[in-house]
Amino acid sequence: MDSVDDVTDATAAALSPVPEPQPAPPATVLTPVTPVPTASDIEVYRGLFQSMTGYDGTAAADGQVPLQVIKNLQKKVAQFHLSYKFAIDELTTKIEILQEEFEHTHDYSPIEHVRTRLKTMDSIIEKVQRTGIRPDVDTVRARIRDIAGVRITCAFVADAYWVAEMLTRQSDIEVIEVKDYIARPKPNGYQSLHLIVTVPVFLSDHTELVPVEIQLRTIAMDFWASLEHKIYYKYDRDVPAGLVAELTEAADAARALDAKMARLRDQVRQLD
Ligand code: 0O2
Repeated sequence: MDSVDDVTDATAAALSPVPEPQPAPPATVLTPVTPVPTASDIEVYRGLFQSMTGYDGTAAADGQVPLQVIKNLQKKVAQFHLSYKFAIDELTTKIEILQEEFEHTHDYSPIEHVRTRLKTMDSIIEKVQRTGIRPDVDTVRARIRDIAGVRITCAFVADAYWVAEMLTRQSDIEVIEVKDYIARPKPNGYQSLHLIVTVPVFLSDHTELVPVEIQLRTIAMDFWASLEHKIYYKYDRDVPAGLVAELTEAADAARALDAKMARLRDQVRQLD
């Protein structure tokens, strides 16, 4: 609450004559928010730019990139993402079919939520730098296999494996890699079942086998992972030790909750 003095000051100010307009203070010089790219940033951008457009910047006498090349780049980036988007669409349809089938024929669905994401160009470039792969579009396609991502959240651990099995036994899905962070959690406590699969995308004149990363996890694992992800980026990947220890403890609690829920479900089933 305001003190009596504050009220008095405010009243005096309100009653005093309108002050003469003062000259504006000198403009503050703002520092640019966009970081200046490092040499390696420029190499990655240049490599991807050249491999996407076929344009060799060194050929330009004045160092200017023709407008047509820039327009072409926009188109190439959109095309680059398109097959990944189609692969996500195909997988999403498969998952929706399973969900709908379960709704109609069973009284329970193992799938709680589905989320999809396409890696942005910035995030692809960050991964090219982090992994040190060659910055050209063919290498990126071959080596970065999580450009298309689908995350499936299930109520129970057994459901995550069950859904993985239902998807991977479909004849057009090929499993390229399995990382089972549920059976072997990461040191920080992260748990999820990761699959890299390929999905055939039937285009007008050819078929592409597009890699997609599928992450399957329980609600408890998802809750933990989304908080940890936020903290990780908030601290720019350098999370204080105390917080890391607390997160690991929280991961143990999430694991214990999953185990308890599974036991409860078994008990309820025995009553049927
Ligand atoms: P985003 O924004 O979710 O896409 P790498 O992709 O290089 O980190 P790798 O071996 O290719 O590693 O893949 P891995 O280990 O299968 O993990 C890839 C994805 O799993 C990450 O993608 C995260 O989504 C998730 N993940 C892995 N480890 C952790 C973790 O410790 N905490 C959380 N919260 N998520 C994790 P991105 O591209 O890093 O992020």
